[in-house]
Amino acid sequence: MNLTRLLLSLLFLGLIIFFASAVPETCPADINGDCGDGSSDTWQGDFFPGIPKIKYEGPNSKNPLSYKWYDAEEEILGKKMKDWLRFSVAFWHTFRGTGADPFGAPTKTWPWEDGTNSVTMAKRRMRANFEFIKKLGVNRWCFHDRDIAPDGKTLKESNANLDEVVYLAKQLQEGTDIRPLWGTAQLFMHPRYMHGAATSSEVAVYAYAAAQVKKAMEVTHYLGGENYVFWGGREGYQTLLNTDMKRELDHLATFLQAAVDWKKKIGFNGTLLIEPKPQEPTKHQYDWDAATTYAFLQKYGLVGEFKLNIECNHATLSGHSCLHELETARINGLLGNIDANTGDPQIGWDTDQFLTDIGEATYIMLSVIRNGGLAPGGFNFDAKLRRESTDVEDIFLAHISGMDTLARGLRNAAKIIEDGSLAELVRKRYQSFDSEIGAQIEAGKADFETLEKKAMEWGEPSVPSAKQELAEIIFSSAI
Ligand code: XUL
Ligand code: CO
Repeated sequence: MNLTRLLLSLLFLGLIIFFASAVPETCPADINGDCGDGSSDTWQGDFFPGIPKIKYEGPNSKNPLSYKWYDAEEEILGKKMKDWLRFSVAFWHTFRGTGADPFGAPTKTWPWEDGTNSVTMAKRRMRANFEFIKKLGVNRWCFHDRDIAPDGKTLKESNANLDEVVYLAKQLQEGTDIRPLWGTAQLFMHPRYMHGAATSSEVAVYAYAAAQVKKAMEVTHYLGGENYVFWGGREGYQTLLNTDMKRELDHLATFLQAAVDWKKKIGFNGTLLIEPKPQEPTKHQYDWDAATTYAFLQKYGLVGEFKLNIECNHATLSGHSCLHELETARINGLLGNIDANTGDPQIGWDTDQFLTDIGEATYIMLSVIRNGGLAPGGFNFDAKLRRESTDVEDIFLAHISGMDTLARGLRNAAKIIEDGSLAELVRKRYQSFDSEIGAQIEAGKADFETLEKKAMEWGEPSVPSAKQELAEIIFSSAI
């Protein structure tokens, strides 16, 4: 074969591959395609053809589109798995995630996308969301106002866009038990929020953010949402040279108080949640971790009005484990919801990956069981597909994997609790405080003089082992 013939055959082969890969699965990503012309929302296509309703098939199943560990109706420690886990799909990652990163263009071109950010497209996406939720067999979803409906030229227009999409979501909910686990306002993407929202130095931005939150709370309430989340995307600072920290914190507290007042005025009974996160995008965030956020709530008299939405990837970015953040929230009566994801130990960034670590899931579920569950909160998959995962099927696989991981964590945690030896080990570790003087100390009734007398009488204390390795053996034998 001469060189020209070889080049021509390679070109021909290339063209075949190009056309084969360009064939859309259901609907062309082209506004003039068969699936609608972008001006009406008449398209009723099947978004996930060929994907069945996902069912529990048990750990021996080889079918990737099945649950191996999540059996929704099965009872564990007196509660159905679906009630312990209360899974939720995050609209922004699942339907707006593009696969773009700071160095690379979007990689995902879902067949139902027509390349526009129109209200028509927003409605089509909402239909896809409901089909996905039903096929996955969950009944909750979470959203930002601006990822379900596009920004308009004015606030009024943005509100009208949101109303149109929310009205459709309400219709799609009818006859189902699908409801938002939580809604929130997206107060970080638009340039107007470059100095923050409630902490912005500009009063007009503060007012704009208030109007946006007011509306987002109203639509969450209208859809029967169970919670409302505040995530302070840009509530922080890079340097104190040009920042009045006290003023910003005071403004933030005033803003949150106004949200509490609005919640009561509209009769929204859902829980208000704050989602701690350190850095990213500002160096210092006012809601760095659970303890910082708790101190903020205490200082401004807001305890009792808010709970925390703990996100595992945020926990590790703040230098804690997820369990540490969950327990800090729990022992202070603040554990309201979990954004179920994980970071990458080698990448110091909020990679928002689906959780796949069974040990980590077991730790998480130990805390959730101690909390008696999360209701009215749940597990929101604030997690995205890897940039390289581009098949529609991958959206299912990612959720199935995240759900099975937590289901396995629940089964393991139940085993540890039922076995009782870990709890016994902890009980024994502190049993010296069950003595008369220990009880006095715990009741705040032993002063330093009394304790000095005791210390003299006892002499040098004999200190027993904490049995850390034994605790680790008990833990790992359950997973
Ligand atoms: C960002 C993050 C958000 C919030 C909702 O790190 O976690 O998606 O959960 O705004
Ligand atoms: Co989150």
